[in-house]
Amino acid sequence: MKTLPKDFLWGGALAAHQFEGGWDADGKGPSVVDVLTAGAHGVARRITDKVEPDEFYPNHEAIDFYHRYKEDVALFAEMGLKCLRTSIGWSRIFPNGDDAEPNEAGLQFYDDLFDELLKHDIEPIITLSHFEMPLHLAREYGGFRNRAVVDHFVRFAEVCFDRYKDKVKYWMTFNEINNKMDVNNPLFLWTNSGVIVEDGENAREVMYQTGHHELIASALAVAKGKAINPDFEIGAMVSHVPIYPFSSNPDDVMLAEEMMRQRYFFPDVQVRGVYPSYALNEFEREGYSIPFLDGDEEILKNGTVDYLGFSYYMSTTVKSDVVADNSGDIVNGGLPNGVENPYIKSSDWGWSIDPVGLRYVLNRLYDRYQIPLFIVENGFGAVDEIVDGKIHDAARIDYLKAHIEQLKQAVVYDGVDLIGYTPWGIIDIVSFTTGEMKKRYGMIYVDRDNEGNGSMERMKKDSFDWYKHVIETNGEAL
Ligand code: BGP
Repeated sequence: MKTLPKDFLWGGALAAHQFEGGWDADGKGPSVVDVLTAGAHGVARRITDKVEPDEFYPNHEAIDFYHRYKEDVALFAEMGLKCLRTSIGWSRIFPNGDDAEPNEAGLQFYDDLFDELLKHDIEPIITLSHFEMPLHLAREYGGFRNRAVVDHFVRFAEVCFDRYKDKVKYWMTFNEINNKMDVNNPLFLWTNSGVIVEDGENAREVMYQTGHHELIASALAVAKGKAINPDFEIGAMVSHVPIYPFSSNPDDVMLAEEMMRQRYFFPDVQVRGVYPSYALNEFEREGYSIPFLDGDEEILKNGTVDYLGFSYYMSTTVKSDVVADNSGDIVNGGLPNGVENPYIKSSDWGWSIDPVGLRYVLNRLYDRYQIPLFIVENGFGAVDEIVDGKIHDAARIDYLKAHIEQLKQAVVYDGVDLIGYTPWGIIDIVSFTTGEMKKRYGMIYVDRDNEGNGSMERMKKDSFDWYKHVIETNGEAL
């Protein structure tokens, strides 16, 4: 019976700003996420101008990994992780983004972290920009509106590639570069690109202009990385939420097809090295001015990625005769024609639970791009209760088990080339969209609440030993 490859990379996924804390430690500068207030379920996070003294910023201390990393890495090792995905905090390395020299204390932190991981045979999988642009680049340069920020990102990438060339093999340029296609939610353009749409601007045009600079930055970084170490595997990273047609009504089918372009646009360019015709036609039809410079086509062609990393949490559904609100309500996945899918349930935060959808997108993405894929985020955010000193997170185990069963089908039955699987939030961390600790993903509990109270003590949930056994058996025992 065919099984997953013996070198399948079982791991866990995190992001610097959501768990490190130490937001201003040892020379680190503020990033665009350090000025995001706490939100809550249904209450959006606010983007503040600067760090307001009377505001609570959940990412400032997060779960204090910055000071506790040896303890946590030991727990990851006990779980048997083969790899750990996390990001390098851009403003820990370049506090303002345009500093003459990098911050040595920041570089040393990641040297120490990677050494600790490698000591336990855990391979670092590194995202360069996971919503952590230095605030100065956003405020003073206008973020990726400004082509000068391309050069600052590429310099950051080069410093990291060169410093860690013997410790890190797998890299990704931008986390969920395609989030900003949902222009209804200002959080995405701000955290992706350090950009806020001004009154009177066309949000979609601003998104594409910004996106062009990021695509150039990604392609230049890939070329630089491969020059530093040809063995690097450098990937794109996108949020991939499939959009199903509500019915076999051809109008529903075509609407879903057309809306999937918002999921495919960025990876189309990063994998193929050219802009797709549906986008070029939109630019012409809508009169968007995209800041192409001479030589950009060449840059994109020479900077295509080696693999496609993606996050998968849920699926969404659209119906052609529904003109829904543009509230960005997560129930309809933030889609204007979004409707509930009557065949699947949802989490407490309204994220649909669709394991078969994972097998579906693995096939769609592999057929489209024919390069290795990497599931670098998948998980179940839920409220966890401590009962008699234990945390029986059965719903999380059920969610992960069902999704692993489907990824195994995609590999073993459908022939998809899948590098690995790193469930999101392997330890409880700050939720990105809501700023909450209450929305827990981890297999390790952290005693900290939405208001920042708690001992920070770590505690294994039932899912800790369950996942440890999954890894030991290479996915055979679920
Ligand atoms: C993705 C981000 C992650 C993570 C995840 C879960 O968009 O790449 O940073 O946060 O979403 O979302 P949340 O934390 O809001 O539940």
